[in-house]
Order: sequence, then C-alpha cells, then structure tokens
Amino acid sequence: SRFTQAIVRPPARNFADGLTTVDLGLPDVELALAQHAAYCAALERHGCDVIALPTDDAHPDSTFVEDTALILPGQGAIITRPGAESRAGEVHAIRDALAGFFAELPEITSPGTLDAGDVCEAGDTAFIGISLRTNHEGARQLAEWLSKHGVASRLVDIRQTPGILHLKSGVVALDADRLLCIESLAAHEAFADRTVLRVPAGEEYAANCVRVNDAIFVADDFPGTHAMLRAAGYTLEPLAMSEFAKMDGGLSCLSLRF
Ligand code: CIR
Repeated sequence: SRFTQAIVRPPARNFADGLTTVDLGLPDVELALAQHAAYCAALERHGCDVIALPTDDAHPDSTFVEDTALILPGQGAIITRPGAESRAGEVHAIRDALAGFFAELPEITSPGTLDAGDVCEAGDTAFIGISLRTNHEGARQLAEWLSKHGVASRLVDIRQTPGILHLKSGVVALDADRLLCIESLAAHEAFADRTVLRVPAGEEYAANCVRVNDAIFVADDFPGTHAMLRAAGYTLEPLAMSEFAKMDGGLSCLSLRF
C-alpha cells in the first residue's frame, strides 16, 4: 500500500527554544523553513498530498509531528502521550487533523508515555524503543492496540545506547524484512530475523531515513550510506537536514504518513 497523505507542521519562529541533546549550535529558523519546504516538495513528488498545519509558537518542537501519533495506514491511528512535558500539548492539533481521516482515535494514557519516534514498524512487527521519552507502560498500551490490528511488538531498550534520542534515530525499516541500523544496535536480538544494513562509522545521523513509497528520504552529505543504499537497489531522495539535526530531529520526525 502506498502513502497518499502526509501531515507536517513547519517550524515555529521559536524553533531554537526546543529541546536538544546535541551540541551543534542554534538552528537558523529561515534555513529550517527552507529545508522544511524542500522536504514537503519531496513528499509531493513521491505521491503524498501534504497537509501543513499552522505553526505553533507554544510548542517549539511541534515541527516533529511524528512523535504525536502512530498510524497504521488504512487501519487506524492512536494519539501518543509525549514523554517531554513541553511537548504534551502538541497532540491536540494532531488529533484534530487526524479526526477527519480516522473515526476512532484512542490515546496512550497516564502513567504511560510514548513518543512515536520510538516506534519502528517493519511489516507485521513493531519495534518499540524504551527511552527517556517512552516508558514500559506506554509501550505496553501501544502493543495492546497494535495486537488488535495484527501487529506484534518487540521492545528495544535504548536507554544505554549513546547518541540516540529515539529508537528511530538508530534503526529504520527500509522494507518489512530489511533494516538500516547504527552499529551499536545492529546485533540486538530483536532484529535477529531481519536483514540489517549498517550505516558506516561517522554517518550515524543518516540512519534516520524514511521510506516514502518508492524512495528513501535520506540526509544529504552521507556518501557512504548513499552508496550502500543505492547498491542495495534503492532510489534516494537526499535532503538537507542541518537545522533539524541541531534540534535532535531527523527525516522521519517531520511527517506523519498514511
Ligand atoms: C525533541 O527533543 O523532542 C525534539 N527536539 C526532537 C524530536 C525528534 N523526533 C524524533 O526523532 N522522532
């Protein structure tokens, strides 16, 4: 099945006030807006109608819409309960946007927390990261919902894995049976029955790519990863991501696809 819709939200004026764990300097909002526009154009080129929500100054991290909902295209969607206090209110606008597409919108409830950036879907399995944002109760609630839709869950604890905020910062599904992974997660038992491609050393940020229909959206400036993915037969859509990287965000975080 193909994605036909993508929800996005351009970065707010105060984007630089958002959360970050990396030390890459402050983002330039004008440049972030330009990079976001290029990302949206790529979504359209690859078959998605782009639904752009208004910017939201009350939530400087609100451009990272992926964290606020988990969508099983054609089946259903669930609203998350983001693990960072400052991001909790982001879900309201996303719920309103999704209400036009999904009759029921269940939600993760307290004491569960879950950022959907911690959920890597691969065919009939979802890998759920336990992180600083996603706790066991949030993962349990999500797994229960997924199981009703025929999707099995496996937990991957990333709390001791340096350099990644969310599970999908370190592993994404290129296909149902093929993952792209940072070295430190590649041997995890949860991935034992999948083919794992490893991003070259020094290119860890490139692991957070996203499959959009026939293309893989991938950060530019990572030639080793690009060569490996092209050799594996993928069509790439390299995109400039410098300003989002400064705020710990990647390619997948910028849209909700369904
Ligand atoms: C945050 O710390 O929540 C944002 N600055 C970045 C969120 C990135 N989202 C993602 O990886 N799914």
